Amino acid sequence: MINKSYAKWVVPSAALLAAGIGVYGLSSCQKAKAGNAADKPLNIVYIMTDDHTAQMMSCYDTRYAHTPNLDRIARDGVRFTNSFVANSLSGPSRACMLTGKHSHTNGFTDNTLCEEFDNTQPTFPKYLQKAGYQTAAFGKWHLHSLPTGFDRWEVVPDQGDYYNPDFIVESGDTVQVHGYLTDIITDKSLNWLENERDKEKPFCLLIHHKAIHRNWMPDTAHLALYEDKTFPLPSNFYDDYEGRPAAAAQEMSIDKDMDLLYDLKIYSPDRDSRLKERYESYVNRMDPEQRAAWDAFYTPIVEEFDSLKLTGKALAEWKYQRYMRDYLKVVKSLDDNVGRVLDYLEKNDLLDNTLVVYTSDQGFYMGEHGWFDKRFMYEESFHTPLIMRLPAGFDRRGDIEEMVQNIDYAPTFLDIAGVEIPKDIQGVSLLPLLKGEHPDDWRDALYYHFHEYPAEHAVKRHYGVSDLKHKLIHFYNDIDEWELYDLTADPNEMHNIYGKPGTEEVTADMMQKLKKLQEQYDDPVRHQFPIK
Ligand code: SGN
Ligand code: CA
Repeated sequence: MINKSYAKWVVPSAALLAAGIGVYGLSSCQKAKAGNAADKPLNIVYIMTDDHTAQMMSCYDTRYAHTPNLDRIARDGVRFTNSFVANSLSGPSRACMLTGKHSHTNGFTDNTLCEEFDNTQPTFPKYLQKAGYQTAAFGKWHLHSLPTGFDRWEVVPDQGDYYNPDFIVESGDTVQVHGYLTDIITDKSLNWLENERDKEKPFCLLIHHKAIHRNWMPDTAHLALYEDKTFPLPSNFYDDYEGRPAAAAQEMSIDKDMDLLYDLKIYSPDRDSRLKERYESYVNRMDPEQRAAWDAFYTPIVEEFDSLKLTGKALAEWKYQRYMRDYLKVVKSLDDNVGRVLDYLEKNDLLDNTLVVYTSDQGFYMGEHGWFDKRFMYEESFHTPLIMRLPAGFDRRGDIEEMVQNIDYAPTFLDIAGVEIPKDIQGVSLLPLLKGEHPDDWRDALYYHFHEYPAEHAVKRHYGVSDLKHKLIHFYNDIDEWELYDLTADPNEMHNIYGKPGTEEVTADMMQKLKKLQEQYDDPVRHQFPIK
């Protein structure tokens, strides 16, 4: 069946050709020799997940998760400890990564836009394709318009479904596939590597998962995991948001906003929830076997919950434990499937010649400030995990501490492929860092701008700057509030010191850093709130 709403977005190949992007030709692949023992152009496997935060990866944080396959990537390569996004939300983050440009420049500022991502603009897959790379993308896309710049793609509509998901295929048709989404995206990716690509050419493969997006539906095979674990509450779980009116106004609290039925699967047909129909539509996708396993697991939990009659803090903490467990079960599928990809590359002698990147579209709150979701420029969601397994000849190992941002991925991939980086790309190549260099002129501050408001979770518009020591944020639109944090003294960002005596000098310094970055990136918001 043709999905009409998507069919209209299929871009004719002539339009692609007319997109006017730089052509460097196959010969540029020959330049991709830096650190490459095999002396062949390097391949790129770019794995991205959704809402996977560094706290939930054992290579970053050993308190909660066990992710041996992700840890393999970090062990055989590097772990970025200061990796950030430019706008902590799925569609915008993806647009930043594809273009190497901030949201106001690439035009895709928020998920709720009626306008789709302008898929005629230059992106790194288009540049790589023109340079002779085979390009493919499987999984979550979330840019409203269809992928361009790929020899092969299959993407899920909007957020996608965990069970028996639909895929939009290149003809514009929608095809349902039986199984669990994380497995299926990997199957399609491995099938492309093994059976579909032109093995004479270098490749760039995007494996982009829906996992671990809300509502955290685990594979039935993993339902029993983590049930014997009780997780420690973050120290600021009961944050009162004093001195931070924008933080107080959000609607992403585990206690108040996390839905028992939809998020935590406390379902019975007569239980009320705004999101009940949505939940029913998800479980109704399951086949009888999947549904039986699901019900067999969650029904006793529902019964236990009903018998406990929890209120107040006991209820909030019970919700937190269930959230943590479901999230980690979904992580398990992800880690297993990353292992399948690494095994395939290893068995087929591709590891030495391939850069494997693992990241997420942003970080996420796991109870810090009492929250789930993301959006804020506060540390947990401003950060995003970034680990890379390096090809032969790249000897750098361990941590890279320089400040990096998701606008840097596009120029990095072009640089790795020996493709000239267009001048209008705002990110910078990470290749020097991968080679072990510490450039003196590396950026000393990062710019952030979140646009999606009014919207779900009620996080107000804000922009800001961080230099790792301090962070300055301005919340605007229906509010006009500045926040300043001393990240060394107050890493959990509980004390807004903006306007406090003694902060004049650091405030002036951070204002100048903000002004400089807004000018450098040409963000029009600076005309609305000029800094002297
Ligand atoms: C959905 C979720 C939100 C989430 C956004 C954006 N609600 O709308 O909780 O913040 O996606 O997430 S849900 O009821 O549909 O689950 S993003 O990662 O895609 O940007
Ligand atoms: Ca996301």
